[in-house]
Amino acid sequence: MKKKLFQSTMVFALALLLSGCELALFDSSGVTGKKIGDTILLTMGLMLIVVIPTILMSLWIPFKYHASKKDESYDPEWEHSSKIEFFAWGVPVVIIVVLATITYFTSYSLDPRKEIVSDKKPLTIQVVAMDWKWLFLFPEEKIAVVNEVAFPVDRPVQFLVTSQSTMNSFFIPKLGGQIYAMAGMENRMNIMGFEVGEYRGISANYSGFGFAGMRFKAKVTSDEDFEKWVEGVKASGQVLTDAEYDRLIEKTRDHKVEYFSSIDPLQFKNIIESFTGAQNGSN
Ligand SMILES: [Cu+2]
Repeated sequence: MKKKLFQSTMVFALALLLSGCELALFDSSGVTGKKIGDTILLTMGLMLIVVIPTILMSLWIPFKYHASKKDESYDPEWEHSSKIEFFAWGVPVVIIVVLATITYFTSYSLDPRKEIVSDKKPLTIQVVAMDWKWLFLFPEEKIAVVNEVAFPVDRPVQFLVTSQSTMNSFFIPKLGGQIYAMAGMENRMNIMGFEVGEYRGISANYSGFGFAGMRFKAKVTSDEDFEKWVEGVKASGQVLTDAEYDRLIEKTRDHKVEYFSSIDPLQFKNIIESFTGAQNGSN
C-alpha cells in the first residue's frame, strides 16, 4: 500500500517535471528579464551549496550511526568539533556575503526605472489599469488600445503605469519586470524585447471579481510590423472621447481588444490628476 502511494507520487512528480510547463521567468525574451532570471538561478545555485550537503548528510548520518551498526564509534561524551564549527559558520557567512553583494548591485542595475541603454530612442507607452482591463495609450502615435500592446523588437520601451481604480500590478512574465499600478501615481518600467513574439500580459495583484480576465497580449514585432499595427489601430476610426473613457471605466469582465485611432495627448496626465488634483501648480 505504502509502496503504491510512493510510486504514484513519484509518477506525479515526474509528470510535473517533464510536462514542459513554460518557466517564463527563466527563459526571458527581454533584456532585463533575462538578467533577473540569471540572478535568481545564481542565488538558487549558491543556496544549494548548503541545501545539497544537508540533505545528503541527513540520509547518510542515520544510516552510518544506526543502533544496529555495532562496529561504528560510539562517543556519548562528545561535545565540540572546531572543524564542524568552522564549516557550519564559515560557509553560510561566505554565502551571505556573496548574496548580499549580488543583491546590492543588482538592486541598482535592474531597477525598473532605469532607462535601457540603446542607440534607439525609447518608445513611451502609458498604461492604465482599469476594472478589469488594461488601457494602453501611445502619446506620440496618438492611439489607444485595450488589452493589447505592441512594440518593436530591440527598441527600449518605457511604460508609464497608473491605475483608474484599485491597485494592480503590470506584468509581462516573458519580458521580465513587474510594477505596481496605483491611482494618482505614475510608476515607470523599462523593457526591451529581443525576440519577436506574442507574450502573455497579466495583472499580478488581485483586484476583485474580474481579475482573472484582466489579461492582454504583448506583441514584440519588427519595425515594419509595428508601423502596420499602428496603421491598423488608426484605421479603426474610433476616438477616445470622454464618453468612451467613461464607458471603459465601467466594470467589465474579459473585455475584448479595442482600438482607438485618436486620443487626447494629455489623457494620461488627466487620469492621474483626477485623483490628485492639478500637479505642478497649473492645469
Ligand atoms: Cu506605491
